[in-house]
Amino acid sequence: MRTGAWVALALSWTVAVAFADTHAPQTYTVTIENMQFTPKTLSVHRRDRVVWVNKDLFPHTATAEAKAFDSHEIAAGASWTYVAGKAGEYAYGCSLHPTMQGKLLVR
Ligand SMILES: [Cu+2]
Repeated sequence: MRTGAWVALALSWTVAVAFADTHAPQTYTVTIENMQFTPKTLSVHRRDRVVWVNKDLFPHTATAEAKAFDSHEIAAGASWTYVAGKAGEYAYGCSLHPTMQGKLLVR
């Protein structure tokens, strides 16, 4: 093989490794049903999408402490998408029903 071909091969391998190392954004779903968030604790990476789907017959919210994120009211049958930003632990709840609690971990 000529030098040029070796360089091209080495370059393509380097690029492949670089891409494999990059976390491709994922989409996760939190179901809201029977006044509960499921899963109750969700761990994601930055730039992942989290979709809260309200399967109850009345509105809920997904509101983080200190309003790090806030869906406002998610109507019955509707959903709300959030793209995870800063890494951290975010306890959140429904501002309409204080017993509803969840946690989002962003790595
Ligand atoms: Cu609620």
